[in-house]
Amino acid sequence: MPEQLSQHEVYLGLGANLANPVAQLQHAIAALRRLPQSKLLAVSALYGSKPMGPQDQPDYVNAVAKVSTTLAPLALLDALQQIEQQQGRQRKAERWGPRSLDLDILLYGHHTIVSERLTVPHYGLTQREFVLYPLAEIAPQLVLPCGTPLQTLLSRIPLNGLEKLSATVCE
Ligand code: A4P
Ligand code: MG
Repeated sequence: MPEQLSQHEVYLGLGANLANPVAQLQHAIAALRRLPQSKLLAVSALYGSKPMGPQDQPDYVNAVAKVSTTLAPLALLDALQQIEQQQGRQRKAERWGPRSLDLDILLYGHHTIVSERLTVPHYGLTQREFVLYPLAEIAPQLVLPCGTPLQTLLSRIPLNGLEKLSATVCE
């Protein structure tokens, strides 16, 4: 695990498809501005996306945020899960089922982390249009810890109905 007090650039994936998803993401972004030991550096537009997984659920709203933090990875995960709980997240048994708010750690600097509670880079990062396109909006030149440029991944992943929404991230 990386050292606790050094500064790390972290990319977070935000997703919601229940209980007014646009407002969920706007509130989550406001909460990210208040994260301890951290500074919110950038936020993508909000994107509408088709559900990955079970299709009998509403479309999602997704976004990606960039944060600079001295929080250690598990402390960051705890803080993100607290935000999910505050916004009414209920964990259900169904895989990839609907949710009021999901916050994923996509990248934590260039670190690779494999532990019981945390896998970074996030396992779905390279295959999900609703992660890759918002990420490219705020970090077009990004290169993943494995050495693959983000642009190479993007060229392989179709939009699959992904669309930028006119709603802004401001509350
Ligand atoms: N965990 C491990 N690694 C991480 C990480 N990098 N970031 C652990 C965050 N958490 C991580 O997560 C389950 C456990 O994963 C956590 O307790 C943490 O210790 P969860 O949020 O409770 O469950 P989940 O999100 O339902 O599971 P999973 O498999 O991570 O689902 P995904 O991959 O997040 O997918 N369709 C669209 N269009 N847009 C979406 O955003 N999201 C999902 C959920 C399904 N379909 C979607 C979308
Ligand atoms: Mg999650």
